Formats: sequence, C-alpha cells, structure tokens
Amino acid sequence: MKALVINGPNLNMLGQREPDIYGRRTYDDLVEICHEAGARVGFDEVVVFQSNHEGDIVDAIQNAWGTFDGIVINPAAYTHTSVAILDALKAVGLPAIEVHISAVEQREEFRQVSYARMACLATITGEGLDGYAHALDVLAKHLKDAK
Ligand code: CA2
Repeated sequence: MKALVINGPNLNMLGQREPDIYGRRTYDDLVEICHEAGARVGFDEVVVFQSNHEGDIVDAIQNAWGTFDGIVINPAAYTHTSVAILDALKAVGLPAIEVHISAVEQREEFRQVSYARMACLATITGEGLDGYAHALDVLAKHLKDAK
C-alpha cells in the first residue's frame, strides 16, 4: 500500500509564522509524522509533497493514479477556492482524506467552504499535525476494508 500526502500553499512555513494557529512544529516535523504514522498503520511507502502552485497540485493528483492507493490532502487556501483540485480528485477516483491543521469550522466564514471535501471520504480538522497521522489511519482502514 502506498499513500501520497499533498500539502498546499504556505504549509512549508509551518513553525516559522502564526504559531498560535498552526503550532510550533515545522514542515520537516510534518513529513516525519507522516512517515512514522504511515509505517505504523501499514503503508509500505508514504510520499509527502508540498507546492505553492495550484497546477502542480493538480499534476501531483493526476500522477498519483496508477502509483498510489490513496491520498491525504491539505489543500490549504486552495481548499476554499479550487474547483481544479476537486475535479482532479474526482478524475483519478482514488480514496482521499482531507486534513486541516486548524479547526477551520471555528474560523472565518470563507473557510467554511471546501471544494476538495466533495471528493473526500472523510475530513479531519483541528488536531494539529497529528491530524495527518489520523488521516493516514483512516485511509489505511478504508483500503484494508475495500480489499
Ligand atoms: O488549517 C489548515 O490546515 C489550513 O488548511 C491551513 C491554510 C488555511 O488557508 C486553511 O484555511 C486551513 C493555511 C496554511 C498556511 O500555513 C502557514 C503555516 C505557518 C505560517 C503561515 C502559514
């Protein structure tokens, strides 16, 4: 089993700005959490990808088809704007879990819309970086049940 973890714009800044919202842990910590949790829940490989560019995220989703069994995605700000990312997730049809570090449901009105969510099996919010471990667990359980 292989999982692709996709992170959208500015998540490479983790730990450097806005620690009150996103915590003090860094993007490298996020990558480590994904690798550790992935191995623990039964993935043979977890690849963690980040881009600040919408088209690159669309490309990563398209390229996942045939290579990965499922996707964990935090589209960051593109969550609230990107029909292109929604369409890519729908096009590849891979099981996908949406994750947000913050409790988006308790934040501004514009963060209440998620296009990506419409193509995701589950959404995890407000658990900090541990939400990625949770998302990989949910994805692994889904893939095992689907066998
Ligand atoms: O809570 C999340 O994970 C978000 O996806 C993070 C996005 C935000 O636009 C979403 O509404 C919720 C923002 C990511 C920006 O990350 C930063 C990290 C550190 C410092 C500055 C920005």
